[in-house]
Amino acid sequence: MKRNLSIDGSRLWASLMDMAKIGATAKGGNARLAASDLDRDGRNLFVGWAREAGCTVSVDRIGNIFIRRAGRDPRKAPVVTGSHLDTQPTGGRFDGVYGVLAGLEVIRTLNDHKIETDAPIEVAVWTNEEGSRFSPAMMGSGVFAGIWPVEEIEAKQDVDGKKLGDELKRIGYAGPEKVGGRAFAAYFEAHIEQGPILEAEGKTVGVVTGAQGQRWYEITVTGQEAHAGPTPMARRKDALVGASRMIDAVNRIGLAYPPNACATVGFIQSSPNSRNTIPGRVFFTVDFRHPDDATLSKMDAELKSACREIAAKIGLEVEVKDFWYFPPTPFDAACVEAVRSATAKLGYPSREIVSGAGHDAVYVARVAPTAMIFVPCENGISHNEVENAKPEDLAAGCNVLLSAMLERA
Ligand code: HGY
Ligand code: MN
Ligand code: MN
Repeated sequence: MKRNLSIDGSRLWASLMDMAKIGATAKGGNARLAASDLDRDGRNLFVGWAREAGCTVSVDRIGNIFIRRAGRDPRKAPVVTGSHLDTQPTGGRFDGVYGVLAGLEVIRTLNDHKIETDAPIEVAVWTNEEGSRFSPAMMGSGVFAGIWPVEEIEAKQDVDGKKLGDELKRIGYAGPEKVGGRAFAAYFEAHIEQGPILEAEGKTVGVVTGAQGQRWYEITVTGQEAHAGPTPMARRKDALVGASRMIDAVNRIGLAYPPNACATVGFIQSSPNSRNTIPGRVFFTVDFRHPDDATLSKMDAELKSACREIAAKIGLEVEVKDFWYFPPTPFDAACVEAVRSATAKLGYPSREIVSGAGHDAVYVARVAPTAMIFVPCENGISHNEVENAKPEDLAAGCNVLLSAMLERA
């Protein structure tokens, strides 16, 4: 990399703050749910900036955006970076967005210094990484990597019955390109850590060696609606009591495999949700994570037996549906080394780290050599409107991204 070539940290911060105005929430976060009007507005802002930077823009059928800066040899597979612009309902200003705009900043820096690369450089914006409005997560990168057929993902519905495919058409991002089949020479994704480790250890950069595995479930508990007054306690089939004991079991399983196991119930619906009717049906989700696949399987078995026992004791029906699974994913050794050596060359304090969160890089790693770069976030908080990061850390991660990409381009 040319001597002391560095990105423009204040320009990167300004772009992040401009993007954060779209879907800004009262508490200073962002809400740009996948394929919503606000997601469209964020995408349009990014595409405008890409065109200003002289890039060509292509969009595939599931809405993944690829902006491309030409290299000397158009036949070479591009070196790619990127992430996502969709957010959680009470999301922050950096989750995903940082990786997309760090990629744009790399292109802007190369333009400023009139640097020509052999291979093209691309920045990808993956559709619906969050998996909140439409589940599961990482849909755009998942179809790209051949995990799901595009038709299956287009048919996914939100709580109002709206289909992802229809919503992408409505916002103008059901593109003409087929999904997948684009060769990447390498893929690097910059992201905030979304956990407390880097900040606690005073590290500026996380050299991400891989991501932990995940298992998601949909659990339906069925009892019997009855009157809250005349129904004796011993005769009740209270679905919400059963669900609450199962949720406690989820938490106990997570605590049983320290320090890495994670267990979360994030979504719950009880019906009929009336103060004086005993709940007859409860639906809730479970999110299990662990870096070791065998442990994830143990957690799976314990969840299913706990639900069966709890339901039997109260006389309830329970359905535990396997909703989504991906195994622990190691990243490409050469790409991880490119991140490690770029970080060392730039002199940033760093440590190796396994990603607790899922990222599009996890699926891209199925079809291209992939690695990630983490930077700290304040108090390790993310998926929260207060999510924050330091401009100097974001700039450092972007410099590592620039250096690692140039080494491959
Ligand atoms: O759930 C995840 O790990 C990611 O933030 N979608
Ligand atoms: Mn993310
Ligand atoms: Mn996220």
